Amino acid sequence: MSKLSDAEIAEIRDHFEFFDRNHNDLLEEREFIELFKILAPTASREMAIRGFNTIDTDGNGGIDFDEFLDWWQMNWTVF
Ligand SMILES: [Ca+2]
Ligand SMILES: [Ca+2]
Repeated sequence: MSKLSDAEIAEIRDHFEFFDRNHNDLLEEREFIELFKILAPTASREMAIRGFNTIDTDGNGGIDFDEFLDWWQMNWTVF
């Protein structure tokens, strides 16, 4: 896994904040489904939910920025 520069992290942070519609610093399931629809327009809702559960590694029902960053560095390969 390559180390990200501050600029790259800032860019990823922008994406995260864009999809965090209610600005609580967590992507909830429905926010993540919106993001997933853009990344993978042909994917099913079930896939999005499975992905969400995989990325939410601490299982608190939301993807925080650390979890999002880990996923981003894996090039969205959990699916
Ligand atoms: Ca949110
Ligand atoms: Ca979480």
